[in-house]
Amino acid sequence: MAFEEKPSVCVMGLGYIGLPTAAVIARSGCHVLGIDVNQHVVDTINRGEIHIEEVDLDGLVQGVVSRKLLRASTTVEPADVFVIAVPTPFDENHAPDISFVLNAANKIAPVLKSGDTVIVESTSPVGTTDKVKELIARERPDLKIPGMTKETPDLAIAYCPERVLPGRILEELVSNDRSIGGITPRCARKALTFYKRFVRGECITTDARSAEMTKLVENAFRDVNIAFANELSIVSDQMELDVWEVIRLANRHPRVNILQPGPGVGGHCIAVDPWFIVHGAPDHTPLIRTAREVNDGKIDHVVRQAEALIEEQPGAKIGLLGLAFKANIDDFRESPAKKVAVSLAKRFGSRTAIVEPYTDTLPKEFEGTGASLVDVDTALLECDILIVLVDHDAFRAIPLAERSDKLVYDTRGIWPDQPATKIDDGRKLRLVG
Ligand code: SAJ
Repeated sequence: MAFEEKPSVCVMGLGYIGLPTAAVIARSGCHVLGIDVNQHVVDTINRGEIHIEEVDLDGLVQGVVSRKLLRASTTVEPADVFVIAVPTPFDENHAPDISFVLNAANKIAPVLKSGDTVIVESTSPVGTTDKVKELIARERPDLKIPGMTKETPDLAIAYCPERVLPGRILEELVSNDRSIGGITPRCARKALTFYKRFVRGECITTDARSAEMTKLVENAFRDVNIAFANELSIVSDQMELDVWEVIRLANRHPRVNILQPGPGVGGHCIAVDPWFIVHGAPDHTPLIRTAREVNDGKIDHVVRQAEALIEEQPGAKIGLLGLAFKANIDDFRESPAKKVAVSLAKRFGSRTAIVEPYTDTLPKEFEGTGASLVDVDTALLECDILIVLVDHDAFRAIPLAERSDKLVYDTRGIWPDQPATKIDDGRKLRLVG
């Protein structure tokens, strides 16, 4: 089959990126096989159902599965294009672990044939795509590998990171611009032809190492800027200033755009990817490293502030609003809100009531703490202290009349009209710091 027509596609990893990517490619008319190590995930998708929450993903998957454009399996089969979208975690020393990417490449290698394209999408340290190339070269000495042959290579190998925002994944998969980094310019062109099938944003070709670094830089940029906001919030609190007011005013400057402080940075990307840069150049990354430390430190700061407020009110019932890593999603991975809530639940036990509209059960970390899961109305009725940890719309919408008699610690700045809460030393605790 001519590659430019309807290539068959194999997507390795059916998680938060792999599944939506597989579904969007299938919608463009390609036959897609999604591979996952988890049999439950495979069975769920083959029923036309999904195992993760993402806006509109259920309908899309159901549609492409019923039209037989998408199916899932635990076993790789031959295809024209392979997309690797598996996790790249880090270890306790913040060293990136690319073993899932290399394992995926290992599984692909035996079925590769001349004309195939292999694309790595997983966020990866610089040099990972070269390692994938070397692995394939070792496993398949019969194939001519790009960058390692003077003849026309049999394969194209490229690195093409996604940059989609959870909650807007299906829209951004299509509308965002993409960096397409080839091992050689020919590889980039082959990958570009593939992405043009379903991406409406501009696709810009480059080399694989630049594309790898670009992805890390994007998330490090955001992390550094959130760290600036988080540091400002602590300083403002100490100076008895309202950080939200200060940021609002500063952002009226035409070249200033300060982000929002919060209880820390969560999710699987921004709190992880900057470490890949630090690990690659430890002696030259004081700013990126410090930003990570400031954002992680903010979690402990919020716990300490909350404890100070709660200790002032013996016996008071405490409502903890939100567990998700950001607003209006059900994703609790690496969530600062969850970390704060678990810490407070362990300390204050049955006095703590958790409100999280995006779950029916408390995560396992709360087992044995005595904390309960309640709805917003119950929290407003029963709790004397409210600690806002996530800026879900459902919390933002609570009118002042229903919370004006509460002691509030608003780490997200969602209730600017809330009267300031003071603790014994007179410091205001409505502020985030
Ligand atoms: N956060 C703040 N203050 C802000 C903005 C965010 O505290 O002003 C916090 C959020 O509450 C959350 C964390 O940062 O805990 C991350 O949220 P996010 O919305 O900034 O980003 P993610 O993790 O959902 O998605 C990011 C995006 N990257 C950038 O914006 C540069 C997305 O485009 C990437 O595709 C994604 O990482 C990824 O997969 O790498």
